[in-house]
Amino acid sequence: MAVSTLAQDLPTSDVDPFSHEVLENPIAFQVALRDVGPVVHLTRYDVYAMGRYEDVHAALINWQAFQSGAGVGLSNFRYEEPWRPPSLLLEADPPRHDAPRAVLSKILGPRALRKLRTAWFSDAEELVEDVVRERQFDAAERLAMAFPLRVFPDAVGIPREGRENLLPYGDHLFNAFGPPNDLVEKGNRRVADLSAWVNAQCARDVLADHGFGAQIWAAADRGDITPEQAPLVVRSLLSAGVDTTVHGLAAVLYAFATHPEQWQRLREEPYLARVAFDEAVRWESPVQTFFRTATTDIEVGGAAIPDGKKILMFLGSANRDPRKWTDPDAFDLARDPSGHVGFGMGLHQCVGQHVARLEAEALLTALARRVKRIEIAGPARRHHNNTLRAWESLPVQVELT
Ligand code: OVV
Repeated sequence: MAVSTLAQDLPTSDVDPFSHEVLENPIAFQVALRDVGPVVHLTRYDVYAMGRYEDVHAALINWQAFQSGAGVGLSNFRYEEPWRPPSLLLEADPPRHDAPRAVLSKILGPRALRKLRTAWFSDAEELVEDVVRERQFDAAERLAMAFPLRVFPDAVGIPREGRENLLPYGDHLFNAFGPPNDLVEKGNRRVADLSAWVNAQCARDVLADHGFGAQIWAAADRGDITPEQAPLVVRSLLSAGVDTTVHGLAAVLYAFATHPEQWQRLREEPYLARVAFDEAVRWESPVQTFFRTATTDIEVGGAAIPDGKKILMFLGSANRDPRKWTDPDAFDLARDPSGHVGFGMGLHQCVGQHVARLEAEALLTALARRVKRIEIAGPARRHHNNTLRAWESLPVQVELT
């Protein structure tokens, strides 16, 4: 790829996208990022930022130039020791990435998940019935957190003991993709204990028969992956499978609580539950950012990105780019949200997305059946994380059918 522009011609910014101010509300920062150009040099971290859909999409599908193997956080594994052994999926490139990916995508694929559908739909109905009876409750805690914790660890096949570690582990992991700021500092105090617990759950003899975890070990028996790889693939499930779905569900619940006409539409056409979830993933983008690393000198829109530099892709910004989306800030079930990059794009695109959609469909279907109106009933509070757009608290009030 030719380099046609000197790096000093690049727009620069000294804004810290991981500051509490931006994490609280990143929208204004994203507008500025997109408007200033396809690539902006963030001087504070010496990284190259992209916020437009076209450029983020192009980077995501170009794994040859934008590698994941040097880490998808700020830390560059070319020069720095990773804080945990790198993920065989997230933090790997072809060809090493491909066998673990193929194994997991079969285990988490739509066909395999059909077996879970009935049980998860009745779990959702039970949970919804218990919670909505109270009329006023915290939807972040009682639904968005409670439902994935009720179904997912059982599906993986981990024991009950210690499950309270799952969310704090994920929260720290997603913070650790960002700079070593106060959020990471706070997590560092518990990281040794949390990691030890998570790693212990990946052992074959700890995992229940027939769960996702056991199926990963069965793939090692068949020789599809090595026995050394199996525990790390299980770790990916426990790393990426809980916080992401929790915040995705919180996003769709917040969207409906603030868009009563859309809730009305879902109640009339409950088959829209899946579209609604994807629209919420586009609109809120629970995973806001990931990095890549330049494997060579790269030219993007006339800007030069030198070999070895980190590129910060703003998925949330791409998902609200008016160059791509009509009325991007509207949460609208009439829209076709497909093509959003909230699950990524290309060969790393979320391997658990069918699991997430099934959880969302189960929960939204149960709610749509039982709840006529849902509205915000107190101050909604954000949870700050270097990667995740999240809710700490979503007080709501419901009117039942
Ligand atoms: C997508 C994602 C997020 C966090 C962790 C992992 C994957 C993993 O593979 O460990």
